[in-house]
Amino acid sequence: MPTYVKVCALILLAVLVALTAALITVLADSQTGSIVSNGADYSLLPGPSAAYPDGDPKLLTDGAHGQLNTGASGYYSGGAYVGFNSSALDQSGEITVIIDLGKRYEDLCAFSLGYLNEVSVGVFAPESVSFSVADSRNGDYEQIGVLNTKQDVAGASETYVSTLSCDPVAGRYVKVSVKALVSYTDAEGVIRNAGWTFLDEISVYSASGEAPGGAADVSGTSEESGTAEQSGGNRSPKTGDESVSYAVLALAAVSALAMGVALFAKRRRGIDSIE
Ligand SMILES: [Ca+2]
Repeated sequence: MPTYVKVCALILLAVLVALTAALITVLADSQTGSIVSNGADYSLLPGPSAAYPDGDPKLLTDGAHGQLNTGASGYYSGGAYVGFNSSALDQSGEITVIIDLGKRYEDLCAFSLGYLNEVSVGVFAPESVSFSVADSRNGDYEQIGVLNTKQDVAGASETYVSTLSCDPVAGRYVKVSVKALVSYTDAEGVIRNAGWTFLDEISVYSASGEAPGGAADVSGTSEESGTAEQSGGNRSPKTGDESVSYAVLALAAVSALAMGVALFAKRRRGIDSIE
């Protein structure tokens, strides 16, 4: 194979690798953007149980998720969760978190809640979570959507992250309304009280925002997701179609370039043989 063909092939390979890397980045960004809530201050109503209090820095925006302890004590005892006892909640079972992002963002595009389902020790995943945004703490909150966070009350211990994606929405304050599972019906049909709700992280994503504290560690968690449309909100879900179109165009351009090089090589070979 002539040297110039090898060089062209190497260049093409490099272009393909770069394009693939760019495509992966674009697709990842199109789904969630950057976390802008790390280190953000928030209020909790009601406050957590004295036995499983919030930390310093605050646990729900420290970027860390609960991990399974290597001992026999499971997830709940690792100190990564803020715990709420159902006896401290009113009948609605609602826990309200209001996060101050520190400034108004124009393109909030996803919201997530991390929570635990460790039924063996009386910790139950919440029933649902609703995300709303506003420009001022006591302003009119626009509801973005609601996610069903129910998990199997007889299931194995697992920690979860549920994410709601939406078209960009503006705001500085994010209200997260968690509806705890106050009671449930067991396999024998007996209604039982659900003891605890454990939360470990809330993340707010901006399509273009810089992440002030780096990306969250979500290793070891189960990912669940939804869109504002699926969950009854009034915003249409993000599909990433635009990114895919760019990727198709880029791949088409590379293919055309490759065909051009191949044709050029073929012609040169023809010329070489005539010579
Ligand atoms: Ca955390």
